[in-house]
Amino acid sequence: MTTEAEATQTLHGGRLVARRLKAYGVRKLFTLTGGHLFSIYDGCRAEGIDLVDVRHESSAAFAAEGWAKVTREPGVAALTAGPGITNGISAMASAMQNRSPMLVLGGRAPAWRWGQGSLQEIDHVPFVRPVVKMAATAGSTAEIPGLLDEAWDAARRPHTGPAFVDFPLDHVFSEAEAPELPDPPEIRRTPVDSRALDRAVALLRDAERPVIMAGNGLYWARAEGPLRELAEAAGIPVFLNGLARGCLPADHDLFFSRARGAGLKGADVALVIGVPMDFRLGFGGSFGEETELIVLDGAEPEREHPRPVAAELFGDVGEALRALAAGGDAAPTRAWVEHLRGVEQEKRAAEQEQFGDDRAPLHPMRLYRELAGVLDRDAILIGDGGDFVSFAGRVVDTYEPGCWLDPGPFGCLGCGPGYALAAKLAHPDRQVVLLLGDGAIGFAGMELDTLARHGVQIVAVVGNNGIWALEKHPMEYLYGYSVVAELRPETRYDLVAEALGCQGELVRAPDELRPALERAFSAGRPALVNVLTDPSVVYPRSANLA
Ligand SMILES: Cc1ncc(C[n+]2csc(CCOP(=O)(O)OP(=O)(O)O)c2C)c(N)n1
Ligand SMILES: [Mg+2]
Repeated sequence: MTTEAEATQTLHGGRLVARRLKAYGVRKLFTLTGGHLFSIYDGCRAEGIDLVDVRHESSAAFAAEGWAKVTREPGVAALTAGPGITNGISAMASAMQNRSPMLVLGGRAPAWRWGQGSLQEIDHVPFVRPVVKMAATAGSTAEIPGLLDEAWDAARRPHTGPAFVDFPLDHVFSEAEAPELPDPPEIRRTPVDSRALDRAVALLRDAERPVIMAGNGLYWARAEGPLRELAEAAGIPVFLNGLARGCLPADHDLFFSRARGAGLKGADVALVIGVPMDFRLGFGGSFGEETELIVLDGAEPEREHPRPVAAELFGDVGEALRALAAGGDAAPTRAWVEHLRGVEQEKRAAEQEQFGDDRAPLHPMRLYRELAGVLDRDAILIGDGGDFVSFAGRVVDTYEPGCWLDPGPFGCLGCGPGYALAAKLAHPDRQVVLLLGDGAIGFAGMELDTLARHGVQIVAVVGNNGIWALEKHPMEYLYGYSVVAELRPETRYDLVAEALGCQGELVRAPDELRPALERAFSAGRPALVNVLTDPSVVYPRSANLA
């Protein structure tokens, strides 16, 4: 709240920015320095917003996305004019596809000289616009607070996502009267259409083999409570992907992961919540041909569904789930749940052999068994890599929402260090583990310096197989040979980490891993465990690129 005296104050544009951020509850600004941003820094300093500086703007923007992913509030990054913003494009595109709410503030060459070739002068808006929900330039100092409110609203309104505002140097360094603005309003969720809801209730009530398949939209709607209510009320097996992982704990009776193929193909009715039918769901083909689909999401779909749906609900996801849960006596599903439990257990039993594999260099599955032994229930795991992360995605169990972060459908390598930085800053008391392929570490490995400088004690685990495995194996399968798929074997990323101020551990054999992980978690500084893994392990991949 601003007092009347403050309301008539004259403040510089950067301070006006920071004031609004403060009113939104923003605590951290991720950035990499540039003169175009100085007045915003000055404003943040005055308003008590922490500046977290990184080594590449890509990481600043991924940190903002990561902040959103672990807090469900928008993360904020400030990127300097020109190259600062082009460096942040991948993260904005990623946030757009993940529906991660975030605000990117851009520096910008001065308006009064526009077009005359100032340093780092380029119009960002046309090339940023396709990868954000809203992109705009402040037209004057006085316009700054109102424009930021619009951007904040765009980021938080379903479908949530990134918003971008840039500030011409002259406007952001000049002064204007600070307006008295209300605190940003709560986002109102619209009720779902009652006729569609009735249809969905009827479909679910009569279903003998129902399933729920939920993704990011469930998480962003904070609807894990109502999801559980519905699953338990009607005995519906639940499958989760993306950020929805953990929205029903992995040890819940109705949670399944390994039985996904059998569950989705065998279902007579599937409730698909907050997840587009993209490549991850075989463009709709992961469900049986006869499966009737109910689609539920926070807002209208961004693209047409690849197959017909029997009922489509959009609006307040949590409220819709509660209404479905109250829908009356459901058909018994016990036999169906037991069938899937059998499939799940069989597949889990088959994994045991790989978990026990004692080869050196290690099988990635062995690594994940050892890791599971040292993780708390609310540990946050971040995956940045190829096959190394695919293995983790398959076998790591998640128990709470916001505990599994992967790049999502945009699949951008290099997102991990930014995500990890933000996750640990948001949740300093929890374990944050960053899983990195040895290819992936090349993109943003210098952020080990950032982590050390800011004392952010995450544990990075590198799956070091000396190759870009996710590309090398498929290329060999298709062509009988591979090119541009080799990395240097046994690179000492642990020594790189040491040089940058972190603790480094090298693991060559399975029995060295557990003690190395324990040392890493108690290092008192960020740590990197460089695990040599077997390049001949081929991930059993069936998904297509397109
Ligand atoms: C920015 C970016 N560049 C390239 C790719 C393509 N790509 C996907 S996975 C992968 C290999 C990753 O290798 P590594 O991190 O070593 O993991 P591994 O597969 O070896 O376990 C590549 C190059 C991508 N997804 N993102
Ligand atoms: Mg590799």
